[in-house]
Amino acid sequence: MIKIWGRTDSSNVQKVLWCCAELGLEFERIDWGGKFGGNKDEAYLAMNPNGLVPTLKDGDFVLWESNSIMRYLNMKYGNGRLLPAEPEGMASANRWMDWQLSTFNAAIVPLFWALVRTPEEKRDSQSIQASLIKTAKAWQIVENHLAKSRYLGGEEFSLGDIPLGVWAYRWFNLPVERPPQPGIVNWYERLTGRKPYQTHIMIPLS
Ligand SMILES: N[C@@H](CCC(=O)N[C@@H](CS)C(=O)NCC(=O)O)C(=O)O
Repeated sequence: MIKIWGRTDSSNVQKVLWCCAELGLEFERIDWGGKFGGNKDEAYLAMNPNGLVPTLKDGDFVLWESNSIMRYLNMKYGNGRLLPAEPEGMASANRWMDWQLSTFNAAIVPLFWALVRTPEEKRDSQSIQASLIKTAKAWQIVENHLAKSRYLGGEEFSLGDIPLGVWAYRWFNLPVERPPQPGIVNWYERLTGRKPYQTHIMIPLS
């Protein structure tokens, strides 16, 4: 049985849960990290030296890094079907996954934390505004791509949609003024039609 450590409101855990559901995989999930703690325990650090969630255990195999976990599950249990087979499509999907972790997160995470995980009286409106501008600019890069393509990895849904798809739900549910980005709205609406997205991503922000 696949075992996943991680709280359900973590964006990186959500990616893995969504991916499992797309692949029809059964798993056991343990509430971990955040208010549940446990992630600095010695035994946990032996599995994941970062002390972060998610961590996956499949038999004797332990893996951390959400995007790598998704690629592993897709390869091992999905026959690779959640990534385009041709090198260009595969590379494009992988690129959006990498870009979310390396670039996009730096813009949206401070905005999310300020508006969802910081008490109102402690919020700094100037830095919220600065994060909002940065985030809208980052989304514009996605918007320009979606003007030419139904999904991020091509015409079909793929792993390439999952990391940014998790954040799209958060973006559309934050109390902010969003610039008109119709390509993203249409893509997001397509994602909301997927059962795994409804189950694991469309939950109250916390
Ligand atoms: N690059 C890592 C980042 C993991 C990460 O930052 N996880 C956050 C939650 S989204 C975490 O563990 N925070 C500490 C906590 O939940 O206690 C991944 O993609 O898995």
